[in-house]
Amino acid sequence: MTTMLEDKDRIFTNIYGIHDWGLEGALKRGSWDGTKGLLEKGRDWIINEMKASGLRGRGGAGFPTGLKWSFMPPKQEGRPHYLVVNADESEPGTCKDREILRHDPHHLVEGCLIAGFAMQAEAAFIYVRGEFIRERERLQAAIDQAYEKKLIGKNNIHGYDFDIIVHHGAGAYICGEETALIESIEGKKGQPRLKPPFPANVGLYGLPTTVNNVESIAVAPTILRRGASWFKSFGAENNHGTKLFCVSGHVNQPATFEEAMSVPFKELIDKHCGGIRGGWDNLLAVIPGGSSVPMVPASEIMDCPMDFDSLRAKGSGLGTAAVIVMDKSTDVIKAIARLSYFYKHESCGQCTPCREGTGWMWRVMERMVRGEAQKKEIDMLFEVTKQVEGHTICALGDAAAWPIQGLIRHFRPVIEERIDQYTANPKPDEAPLVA
Ligand code: L3W
Ligand code: SF4
Repeated sequence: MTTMLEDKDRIFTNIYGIHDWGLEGALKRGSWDGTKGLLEKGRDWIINEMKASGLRGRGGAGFPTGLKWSFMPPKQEGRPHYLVVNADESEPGTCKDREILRHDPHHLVEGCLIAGFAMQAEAAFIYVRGEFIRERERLQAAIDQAYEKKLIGKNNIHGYDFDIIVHHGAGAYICGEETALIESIEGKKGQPRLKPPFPANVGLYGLPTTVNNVESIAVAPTILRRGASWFKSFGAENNHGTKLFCVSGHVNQPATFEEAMSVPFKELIDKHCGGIRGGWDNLLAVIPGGSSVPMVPASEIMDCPMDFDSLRAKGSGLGTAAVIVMDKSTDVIKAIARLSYFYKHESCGQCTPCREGTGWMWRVMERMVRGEAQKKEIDMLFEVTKQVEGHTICALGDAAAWPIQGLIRHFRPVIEERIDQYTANPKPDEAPLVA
C-alpha cells in the first residue's frame, strides 16, 4: 500500500496551469497516446480493467466506477446510449473539477471517448456549472480541437463515431444530483427523480445513461494506459488510487492537489498546505468531504486515513474530498448555521421533509448561534434532523441533516454555553445572521 505520491505518479500534471492546456501540451503530457489501441482491446477489457483498478466515483458517493459502467444494458437497435458527465461542481468547499476543466481538459475529452465506447454511447453530454463561464469556454475549445484533429466526431481516427455536447447549467446546486441534472438537460426544471429506476435503465430522454463525475472520467485514460494494478497500488484496501483533494479554511496554504488515497490527515496538511494556521494545537475540527458530511473534531482526525471507509468509521465521509479546516477562532455554531441556510436555499422543494425541514432547521440554528434557545431544543433539533434524513427523494435532505448532527454530537457543550450566556444577558430582536 502506498499513501504518498511522487511526481511521476500524478495523473493531473498541469493542475496549476503552468503548461499549455491545449492539444499540443496535452499530447506532450501523454494524452491521446495509443487511444485507438485501448479501444481495440474491447469493451469488456476496458470495463474489467476499470473494475480491477478499484476506482470509486469521485463525485461524492464513491460508487465503483467500472461496476456502474457494467450496469448499462445490452444495446438495442434504435435506442441510443448516453454518457453524462457531471461538471456541476457546487458542493461547498469543492474546487477540483474546475481545475481539470481549466488546465487539463483533454484528460476529460479523451476519457469521454473511452468511457462512451465502453458503454456503447453515441454521445457524451457534459453538464457544466452555471458559474463556470471561463471553464466552459476552455472545455469547448478543447473539444473543438479534438473535433478538428478528428480525435472525436464522425469518421474519427479512433474508428468509433462519438460526439461531445457541452450543456451549461444555470446555477442551481440541485442540478448536481444526477437525475435533476438529466431533467435539466432535457429542458425541464431541475428536480430529482425517484430512484430506482437508475439512469442506467431510464436516463437521459428515457434511454440508458451513465452519469459520472469529471474526475472519474478524466482519470480513466491514464488508468488504462498504466494499468489497473498501478492505480490500485495507491491507497488502502477498497479505497484505491490517486485523488484530487481541495483544502480550504484555516491552513497556511489552501490548495487543490493530487495525492494518494488514504494518506493520513496530518501528513496531507503538512505536506501540501504548510500546516494549520497558528499550529496544530489550534485545530478545532474538520469537514473532510464537502459541506454535506458531518465534521470530525481535531482529536479524531489527526491520524485518520483520508478515504471513504476510514472517514465513514469516524461518522463522516470522504465525499468530494473537499477538506474544510476550522481553527479555534471559528464560531462553529455559526459555521453550521451558514450551511443550513445554503441547504434551505438550494432545496428544490418537491418533498415536504426537505422543503419544510431545511427552513425549520435553519431558523432554529439561527437562534442557536445567538444562544436564544432552550437546552431541550438541542435534542428537538437533533430529532428533526433524523426525521429529514432518509425520508426524502434525494440526498440533499441527508446533506442538510448531517452537518447539524455532527455539530450536536461533537460540540453540544459549546451550544449549551451559548444558551447560558444569552440567558444571563439576553439581546432579543437581532437580525438574522446569514439571510
Ligand atoms: C444502478 C444500482 N446504479 C447506485 C448509481 C447511482 C449513482 C451512483 C451513486 O449522490 C453523494 C450524495 C451527496 N443500479 C445503483 C446504481 N447506483 N445504486 O451509483 O449513487 P448514490 O445514490 O449513492 O449517490 P448520489 O445520488 O450520486 C452523491 C454527496 O455525494 N456529496 C456531494 C456531492 C457534490 C458534488 C459536486 O458538487 N461536484 O459531487 C458529498 O458528499 O451528498 O450523498 O450514479 O445512479 N443498484
Ligand atoms: Fe428536492 Fe430536497 Fe426532495 Fe431533494 S430532498 S428532491 S432537493 S425537496
